[in-house]
Amino acid sequence: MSQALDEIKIGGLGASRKRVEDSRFIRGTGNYTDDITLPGMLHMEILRSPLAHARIKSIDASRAWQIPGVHLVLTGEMMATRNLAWMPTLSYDTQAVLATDKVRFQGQEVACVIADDPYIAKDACELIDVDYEPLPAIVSPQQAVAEGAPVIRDDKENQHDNVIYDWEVGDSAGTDRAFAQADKVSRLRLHYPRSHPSPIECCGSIADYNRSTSKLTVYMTTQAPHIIRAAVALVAELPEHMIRIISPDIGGGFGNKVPVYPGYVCSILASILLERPVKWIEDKSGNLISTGFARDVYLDGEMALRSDGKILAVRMHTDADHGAFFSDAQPSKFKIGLMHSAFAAYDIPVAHLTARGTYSNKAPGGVAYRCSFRVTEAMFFQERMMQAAAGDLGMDQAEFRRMNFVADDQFPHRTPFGFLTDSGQYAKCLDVGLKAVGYEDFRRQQAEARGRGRLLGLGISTMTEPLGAGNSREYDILGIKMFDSAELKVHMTGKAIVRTGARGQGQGHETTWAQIVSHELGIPAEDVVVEEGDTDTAPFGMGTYASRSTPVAGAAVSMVSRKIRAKARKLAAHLLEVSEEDVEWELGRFYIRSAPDRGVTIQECAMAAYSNMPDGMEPGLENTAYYDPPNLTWPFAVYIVTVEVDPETGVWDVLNMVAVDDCGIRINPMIVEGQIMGGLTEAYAMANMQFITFDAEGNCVGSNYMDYLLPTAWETPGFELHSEVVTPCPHHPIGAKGIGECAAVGGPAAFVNAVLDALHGTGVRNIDMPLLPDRVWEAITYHRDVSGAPPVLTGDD
Ligand code: MCN
Ligand code: CUM
Repeated sequence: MSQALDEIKIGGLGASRKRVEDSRFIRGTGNYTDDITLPGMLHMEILRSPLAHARIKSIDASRAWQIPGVHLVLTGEMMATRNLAWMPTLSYDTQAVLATDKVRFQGQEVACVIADDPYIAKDACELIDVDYEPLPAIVSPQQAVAEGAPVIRDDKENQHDNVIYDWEVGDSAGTDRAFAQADKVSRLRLHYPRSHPSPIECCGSIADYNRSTSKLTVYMTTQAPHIIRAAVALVAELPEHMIRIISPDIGGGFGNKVPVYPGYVCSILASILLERPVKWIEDKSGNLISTGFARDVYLDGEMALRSDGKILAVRMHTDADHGAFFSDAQPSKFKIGLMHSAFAAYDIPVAHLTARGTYSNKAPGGVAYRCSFRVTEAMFFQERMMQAAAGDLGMDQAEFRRMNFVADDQFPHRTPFGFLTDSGQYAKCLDVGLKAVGYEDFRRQQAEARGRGRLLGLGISTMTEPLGAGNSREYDILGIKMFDSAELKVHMTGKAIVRTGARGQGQGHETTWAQIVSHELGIPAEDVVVEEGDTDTAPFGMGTYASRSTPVAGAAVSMVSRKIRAKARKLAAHLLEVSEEDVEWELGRFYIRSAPDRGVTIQECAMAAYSNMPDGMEPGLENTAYYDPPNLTWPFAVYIVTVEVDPETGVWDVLNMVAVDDCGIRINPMIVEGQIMGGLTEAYAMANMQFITFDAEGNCVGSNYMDYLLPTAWETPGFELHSEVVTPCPHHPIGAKGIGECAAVGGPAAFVNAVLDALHGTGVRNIDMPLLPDRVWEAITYHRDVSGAPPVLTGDD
């Protein structure tokens, strides 16, 4: 206990240390890509396609070239001469950098102008004449596979239709057998609408090629700088040691800054051609219309049930709309990400999932917005299905979940799709949530209110998320194995710097990695500086997404600290003139076992590493650790929402929301709570207001914040967070599991389930997100399901 208290004092594990990065952010002294100005820097703007699908007959840029201040106009044709008109995606597909043959989505990059300032560049873009021959647009997976559908990717030799893959996982025959024995089969079909991470900062880059040193430095908004370095080396055929990617402060990523975008590539080529720094900063509609979409899937499935409520099997099918290029950033083996993490928390003997991915005339999508590769869709379907099945059985929602949960003593547990979960206390989390929301009491109030015509509802959602890819046996991106790294240098005065291969975008890494060092070495957290994002200084790593930083890079910070401690122990033995075996460790200090008063601090050991090391010992106190996790980490959460729905207008208000998150040991409880609140806010936005849709011509509705709504503090309900359930991760060095995405993953179903619970008895089984008032009203008034994306109203409506 006293060690724990000492540790809180120095800002170690469990301390709610204030975020050190915030002191610069809230003073306005952060250093974002757009804050950087280099001598002689030029500016790039992108001309985007107004049409969703059209053949390019000609591009005439002569008028743009004539504008004073224009230095370069890049077109697909010019890119092609350097073999850069197309680039490989992270999913073994190709993506147009600048269009040559056709445009395939509205907003696609067609040309770039590089000029003295961004305004000249923008004006010049408007003088580029592109002659388009419009083609019919495809905006859904159903249209993509319809007879006679135009082939979107006619650039690909063996592509004769719009299907990207047909993929399956699980046990098809076993699932059929289980369904044959079911007392009841429950079915559900739903749509998870296309959404966008929409970080405050858009994407951008400054490429700076120096002819005299042959060095290319790129400042850019990327969550994974080392992956970008490798991509640039391979795609542009530049020597890797001459490429330096620096990811400065990032104004939110949420997955938007994982992929490689054409703007990055064009700014790099422009800088090489012009031998001057070239800056590209995307504007808001460019960001919303062309980068990093998420979701856009239809999910279909059925559950085989025994009459007592036991789940016997699950069958799932998903139709995923990937847009014009299959550019998902996800582990290579899995075509539909980790969608098959569905139902991992439930003890279900057998399951089968089929997935079909199709092209459409929409921006390339499938980045997993705040989601470990499609887990959001998986958990949404899972928890909507659980609610539907409980309803079909006439069972209590909570009881149905509880009886099917994997029990605490069943770990390690093989999920129906083959993952191995290793720890959790699912029923306990549910109990804490039910108690907090006052379950029995609410059910009574609900019945009573109903008698007076008021509609109250309660929705439950649970989630368990596979976080922390690798291990490297199973997880790779384009063949690069997934692991991560940390480097720790302890200076002679006992101050230290830690660098990792991750790259925070607001998650607080500068605060929490120091806390891990503090926990392992007893060095006060304020004496440890954290640096990430510069490929010339940080050790190789796969970056930050899929909440993998704590599970992998954070573990590496622990492991490298332990290597440092092992060396410090030798130094301590030398200083204390005893053998190493006689030396004991307590937080921040080695002492002699038989004489505990005689000891040396970690700081004294650090000084000795530079001034008084034993004969033959290599000087210095520095090391690096690469960490390949044995398994994913499996956090668990229960989210419970209560709502009141106004039957006259369809407007619904959140009365209460309770979140019980078990992410194992919390490094910084305050940061964890911040992550949960942020995720719940995004979940609320998905359920309540957000969607991007397309009209029949493929025009994107949602390319500005009038159409794509972000919740403000005004709309966002309050959240009651619970942290009393802690199941340490059995294989992580400090027992931590990831948390960054959990609430965004598990949250949406809780809201939707709550609204549908309020409509119980009307026969309404599903309303697809977002639950806009008119859709809820339609369901109440006509007693019918409301499916698909909201229709696009045109001028004629
Ligand atoms: N943490 C902790 N104890 C734990 C787990 C985590 O104290 N048991 C702390 C970590 O040390 C870290 C933070 O919580 O400071 C999040 O950790 P982790 O769960 O490891 O997630 P990552 O750092 O890998 O962050 C990625 C995750 C993802 S994938 C998205 S998307 C998302 C998210 O983080 N994007 C964000 N949260 C975000 N928060 C902000 N402010 N901005 C974004 O862009
Ligand atoms: Cu999945 S969005 Mo986050 O993984 O960067």
